[in-house]
Amino acid sequence: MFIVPELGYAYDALEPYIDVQTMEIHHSKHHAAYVAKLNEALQKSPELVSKSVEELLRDIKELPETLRIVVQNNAGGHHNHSLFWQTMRPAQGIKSHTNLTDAIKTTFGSLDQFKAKFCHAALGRFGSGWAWLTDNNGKLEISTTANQDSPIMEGKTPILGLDVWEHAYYLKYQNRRAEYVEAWWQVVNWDVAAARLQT
Ligand code: MN3
Repeated sequence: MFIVPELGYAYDALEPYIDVQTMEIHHSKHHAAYVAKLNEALQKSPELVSKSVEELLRDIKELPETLRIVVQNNAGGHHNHSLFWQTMRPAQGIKSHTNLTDAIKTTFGSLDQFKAKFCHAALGRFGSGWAWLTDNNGKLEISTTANQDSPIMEGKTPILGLDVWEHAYYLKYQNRRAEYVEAWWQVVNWDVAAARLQT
């Protein structure tokens, strides 16, 4: 049985960039619902319960048709949100220097150019989905996915992911997705993201 992981910080810890009410609903209701639906779906398929969420996503195309969409949506929702919580932290006002920021500068020219390109991708994702920085066989890439689809389904390792579903920002930012994306940089946990690049 999968469980909703602890945040590791309080619901109000990302204020004022991400508000306490959004954090509480997002974690305790939205994420919890993905986990509950994933567990429910897997109960009918005992051969799958020993698999990790990463394995479920990596091998998604091998699942029977009747299970595939529900697992894709809810395993994706579980993995995407777990990563999202881990790669945020209370704003520190410090620009971290890590192996990841070095790799970003090599690939995208500068951290600012990377942020601009990532923001452009996040704003260009129509409807609900995610914007990603991924490691695609050693190459850093910016991409987006629809709904709760995971880059793992495409063989990529997600390094940073930004939830651009309206439930992630609407209470505070309403239709102003660009302001939300801009604010999010303040709470990115670069150290955790950098550790993901090494693995
Ligand atoms: Mn969400």
